[in-house]
Amino acid sequence: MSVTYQNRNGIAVVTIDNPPVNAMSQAIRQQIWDIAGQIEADDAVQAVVLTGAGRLFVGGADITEFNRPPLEPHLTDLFTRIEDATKPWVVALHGVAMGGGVEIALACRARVAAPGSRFALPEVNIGIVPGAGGTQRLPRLIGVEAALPVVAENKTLGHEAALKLGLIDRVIEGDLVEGALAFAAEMLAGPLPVLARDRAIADPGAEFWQAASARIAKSSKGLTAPGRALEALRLGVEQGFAQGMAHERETFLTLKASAEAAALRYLFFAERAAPKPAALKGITPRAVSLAGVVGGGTMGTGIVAALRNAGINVVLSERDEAALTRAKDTLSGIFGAAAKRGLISQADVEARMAGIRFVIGYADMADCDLVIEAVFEELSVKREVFAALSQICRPDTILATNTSYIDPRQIADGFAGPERFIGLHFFSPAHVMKLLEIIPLPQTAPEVLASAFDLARRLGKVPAQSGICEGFIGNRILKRYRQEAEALVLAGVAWADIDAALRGFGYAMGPFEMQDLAGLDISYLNREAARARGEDIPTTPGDLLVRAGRKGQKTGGGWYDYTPGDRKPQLSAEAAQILAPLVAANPVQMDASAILDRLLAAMADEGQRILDEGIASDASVIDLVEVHGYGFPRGKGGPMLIAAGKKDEAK
Ligand code: T1G
Repeated sequence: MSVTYQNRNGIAVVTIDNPPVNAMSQAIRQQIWDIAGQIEADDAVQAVVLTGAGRLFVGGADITEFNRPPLEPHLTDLFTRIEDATKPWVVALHGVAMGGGVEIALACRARVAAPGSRFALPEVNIGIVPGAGGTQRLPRLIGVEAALPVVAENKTLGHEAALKLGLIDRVIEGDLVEGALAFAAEMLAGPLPVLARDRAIADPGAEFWQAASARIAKSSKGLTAPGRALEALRLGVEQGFAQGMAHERETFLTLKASAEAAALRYLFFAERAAPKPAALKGITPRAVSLAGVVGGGTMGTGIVAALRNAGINVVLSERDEAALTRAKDTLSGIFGAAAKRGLISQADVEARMAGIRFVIGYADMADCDLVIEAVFEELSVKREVFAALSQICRPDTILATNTSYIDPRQIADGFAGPERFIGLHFFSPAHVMKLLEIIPLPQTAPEVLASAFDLARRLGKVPAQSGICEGFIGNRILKRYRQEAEALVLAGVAWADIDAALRGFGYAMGPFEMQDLAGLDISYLNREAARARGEDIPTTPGDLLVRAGRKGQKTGGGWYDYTPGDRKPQLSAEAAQILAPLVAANPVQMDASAILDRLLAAMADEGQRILDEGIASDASVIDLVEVHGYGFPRGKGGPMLIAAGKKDEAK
């Protein structure tokens, strides 16, 4: 970890070297501070070029310091020192400049960058606002309209957009430092560029702020920082740079100390640790260039879309032409919708479709490096598929089941090459949901497990390794959550109050609204099948509703009533009447806080059992499952983090 400088014909080249992302830790800040003082005193130096060693410029302040009181020199003071230097600083950017990495660049006189460079102020992702001038200097450099999406909405700028907007002054082809030195020499020959802080800033007017405020309130999904970033930017426009800086700093420190920011930092690090389990260190994954998917239904086509979005060619197998045609139409629709939203081009749509071979049967799976089964959730149907695949596919082809409930050992039992089997549980829609539960069988080879994690990385998924139990991690906790919610209904708590409590906590919808959306009949049929196997399963509210024909939105009513064409749940006297026999004669009263405590405690209790049984390796894996698979509000971190916090409070 070091910051060095070298005098190159009167221009000091200052290099930050702090692998892996040149985070500006206290030691790095101190070294830059000291070198800035040395350069000011060095008559042999007329200007400075600041650059980063390694694959990127600077990934930001050192987030690992955020749980402790801020240490001097503070970035704000360091950046003022650079701005006030008598020798102008030019920053030479490459790879990525994020957060404080962008802010130190904004404090320099000028900025040059290598092609492919990317710039972002992603602080809102970790619950804070840019804390070293980003909300004040960036709009003075590129204008308020261009700056706001970067400051408050996590927009990343590429080098072309950055040049066009004036964030950078020149794109340097070839050697970046040499190009920056030449730029600095030219700069010295003429009038120095005006510092960002000294530039005028135009107020876009009330309409702009109203629209921006409404847009950000909607997109921030209950998180605090985006709205506060807009507020800091606006205040600086209205009250000037100094006031804006003071407000930004106060907001940054307040948010940094908040529970929401702590939860988001926890998830930030958990998401980076998830793809790198220690047990797989040094194990080389198998290359997957051609993947097979068996089953072109909702899950199968979602998985195909995820694979194609990652540039992996696919063989999609179905039973007959009609099913293949349906799958083709579904996939065209998925990619077409992405193009309509401007996420990909029409050419991308065609390329994605061209990379899919639609076949009947399994013969074409012989070339595949990996085959994912996504057929009906019935053991015998899955076993038929793997009986064929284990004969047709190469011995080293990885065979994965997408089952969400069935024990993968039963699916693979008796087939050749058991070491190549694994569970890959995608969440619907598979091309959207980031969670991928990875379920190795006892005999799964380490490089097959490593291949599953590598596939997750390529698909942009958050992997969560699960042991084998009913429902693995996520559906097991979901079952307990639903059981607890229904226990409250039987005790007399109104299900509308329960849903409202969960929505108030940050879920998009509560457990009963969710059941109406998904359909009550699926779990009803599972319970009936278990009863047919002789399992003693008491009658549940869902049983009574389904038996009364109330399967949810699809039948116009479940827990709630629905007006045709309107998904808004309405209290249902009929449902209340159907369930009355199950509800306690003396109903309990519970407010939202008590309801929440009860349900969160149940989730955490089931999570603790999952840890105790070795199904999950760490509490953070369980929280990633809940956040990325079940809509747990990100700003709360997860049921395990909340329970840990309650334990700490109790100490
Ligand atoms: N601080 C500390 N550690 C960091 C870090 C950071 N800013 N960024 C990454 N790491 C760790 C990460 O945990 C992982 O550790 C390793 O580096 C490689 O990360 C004042 C206050 C820069 C795009 O939010 O988006 O500046 O697992 O796997 O895929 O206003 O890292 O190896 O032990 O992600 O090449 C704002 C966060 C900070 C950017 C590189 N900056 N980082 O991606 O590597 S707050 C951010 C990223 C701030 C100012 C405020 C990415 C990356 P380990 P990685 P990558």
